[in-house]
Amino acid sequence: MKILLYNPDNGVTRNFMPHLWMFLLKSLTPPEHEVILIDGNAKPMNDQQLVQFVKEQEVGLVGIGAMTRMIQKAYRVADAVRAAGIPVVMGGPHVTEEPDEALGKSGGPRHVDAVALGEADETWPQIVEDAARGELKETYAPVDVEGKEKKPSLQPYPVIPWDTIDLDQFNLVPKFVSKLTERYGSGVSYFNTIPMESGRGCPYGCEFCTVTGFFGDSIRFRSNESVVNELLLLKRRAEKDRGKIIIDPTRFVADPDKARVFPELPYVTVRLGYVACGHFDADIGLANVRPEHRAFYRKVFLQKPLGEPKLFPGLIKPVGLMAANYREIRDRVFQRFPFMRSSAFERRMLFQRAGERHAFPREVVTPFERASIASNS
Ligand code: B12
Ligand code: SF4
Repeated sequence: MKILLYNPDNGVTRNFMPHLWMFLLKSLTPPEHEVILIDGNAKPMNDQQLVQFVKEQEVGLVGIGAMTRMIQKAYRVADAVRAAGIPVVMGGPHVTEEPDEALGKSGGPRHVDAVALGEADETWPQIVEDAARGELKETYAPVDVEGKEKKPSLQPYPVIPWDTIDLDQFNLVPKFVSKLTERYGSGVSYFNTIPMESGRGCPYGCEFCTVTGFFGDSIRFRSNESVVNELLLLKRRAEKDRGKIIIDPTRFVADPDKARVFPELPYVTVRLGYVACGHFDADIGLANVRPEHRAFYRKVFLQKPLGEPKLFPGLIKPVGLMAANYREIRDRVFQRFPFMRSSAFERRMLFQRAGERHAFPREVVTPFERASIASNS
């Protein structure tokens, strides 16, 4: 069976980032089914165009995920798809809160065949199998054998094949610009952002937010290994697409009392990011810093400001972005601050995962290697 996972646009703003749920559910779909992803923000389609697409592709199930602000559009699309005889299942924060609205049980029309309540990681394969047999149930809830609500543990976490997934529709560079930069070289012709999660849940329960109610009041984490492996997969994709690797070693947290007692602390906290630049062979090192810290980043990392510091919502001090071309300045930094050196051994111990021996062909061994704080192996 072919499945379309569709994320509607809200018709007002254009979301710059694809939604994670569709990539996640695609990875959790039993392999005998084919999954097509369409994000209305990236690929705008009206209801008729979408219905035509679904018919042409002989899609057997349409899954729609929506936040409250795009629910009207989501229901409209669902109505059009169902009118063409194709079943629709909806999930996400809005229908979890208002399943009766989607199922037409609160006085309004019915918009969906089935609703997936809450986190669908474990219910999705069942939904797909039921749809393939033509036996969709109205509601799917993540519950244990005793019928009690059950949250997925996130350990293990599915592998999203970022290295092979088709991301063309999410390219943020307009087509005519891509064509020009491809023809005349140098400029950026392809740019997209990828969402990643490291955990779910929040203990704070702010009144206006659905996260605690939806994901629970304690945080469930993925394993460090699975997060790092996903980052490395993204890195491989970036390398394949000739993308740039950008590392930001900014330290946001500092204890003024401790900083007075240990003046070397700021240097130690930024070193890890610099070692990461070495291991991942970064193109650019970034730092988003307060105006009074600019001199430090200029002195230590030879970074240059990219603009004037600004006050951003939620911050109490203005910050400004600084950057340096890592490979160009690396050796000068090592000369002036030898403790920023690291050995291949230290870098591997910090960042390399098991079975990844040859993942970094561009790893550079500098003349300073031997003088590092950890032994060479
Ligand atoms: C990252 C994020 C953003 C990012 C990027 C959005 C993106 N493309 O991913 C940005 C910053 C752009 C953003 C913007 C907004 N966001 Co936002 N965002 C999030 C955040 C933090 C993570 C989303 C995520 O990936 N979660 C992890 C995935 C795995 O969970 P999930 O999406 O819920 O999917 C699971 C289930 O819901 C279900 N599911 C979801 N869809 C479907 C579909 C089907 C068919 C099925 C079967 C199952 C299913 O299965 C998935 C796996 O379990 C959430 C909060 C949160 N922690 O979820 C808020 C959240 C989604 N955002 C929210 C809001 C309000 C907004 C804004 C409207 C804020 C604003 N006022 O501008 C804008 C809207 C932007 C737009 N144009 O659409 C609300 C939505 C609440 C609601 N009632 O709908 C949330 C829940 C946070 C909150 N405050 O409550 N957001
Ligand atoms: S806004 Fe939501 S996610 Fe953020 S702290 Fe409050 S409850 Fe937690």
